[in-house]
Amino acid sequence: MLIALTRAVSPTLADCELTHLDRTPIDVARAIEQHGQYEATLSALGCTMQRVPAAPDNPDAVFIEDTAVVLDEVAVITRPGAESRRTEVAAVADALAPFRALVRILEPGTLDGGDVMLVGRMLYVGRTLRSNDDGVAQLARAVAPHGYTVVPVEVHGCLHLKSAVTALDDTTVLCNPQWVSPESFAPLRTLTVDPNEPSAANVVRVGSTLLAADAYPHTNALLEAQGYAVVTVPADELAKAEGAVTCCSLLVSGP
Ligand code: CIR
Repeated sequence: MLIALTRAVSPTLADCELTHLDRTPIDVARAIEQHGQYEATLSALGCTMQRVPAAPDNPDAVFIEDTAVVLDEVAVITRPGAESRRTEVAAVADALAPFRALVRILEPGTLDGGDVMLVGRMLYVGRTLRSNDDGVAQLARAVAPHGYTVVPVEVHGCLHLKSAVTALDDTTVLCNPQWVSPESFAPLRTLTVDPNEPSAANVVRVGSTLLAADAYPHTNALLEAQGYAVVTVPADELAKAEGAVTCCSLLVSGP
């Protein structure tokens, strides 16, 4: 069983944090519609959907991925790098408590879940404006007893590590080499995004299917040519808030 935690798009989404994007008008109704399609797609792929109570005063609450790192053995509740997002974590911790033992990242550590990529027993962690050395060290201490190795990775030009790279399976990653060095992931096999689709590296792995944004047809075709099953969703309105497809869920594997 795979549970997908999601959280409603807040009416305040237009007040979201932005780092590498200029602020452009966001049609919240359209973002809600796209988020609904995203949830319906996860459900169609076999996920059991569970919504964390809405947080209308947190503009970025829909990007639930940043609030926790969920492993089979433990869930690490983050301390998001953006101060405006720190009040998002309490309700997510409550939702995860029935499923996992919880460990928390504490001040002065900061960590965003979008910076953490799991491949096998390796956790690659982006060193970004959102995740600091203390946060990465706390994560490493929390997961070491469970046999995970944390590998810090330099990221340049994008918000999170997973803006630049995501895992397609346990041996392959998809990355934008402008934002992260493919060598960081050796000996994993590396596929690269179409050069005209810099944000296309962010895909959600659901079983053997990849959920990707429909804005990146060339990269998605490349994935299909490599034998991956790809389903696409519209996500361009959420992308105006600097969010991508992984950001909108936390996947929790069950018994
Ligand atoms: C933020 O800047 O925190 C939000 N506007 C976007 C977060 C996207 N999350 C992610 O990539 N994991």
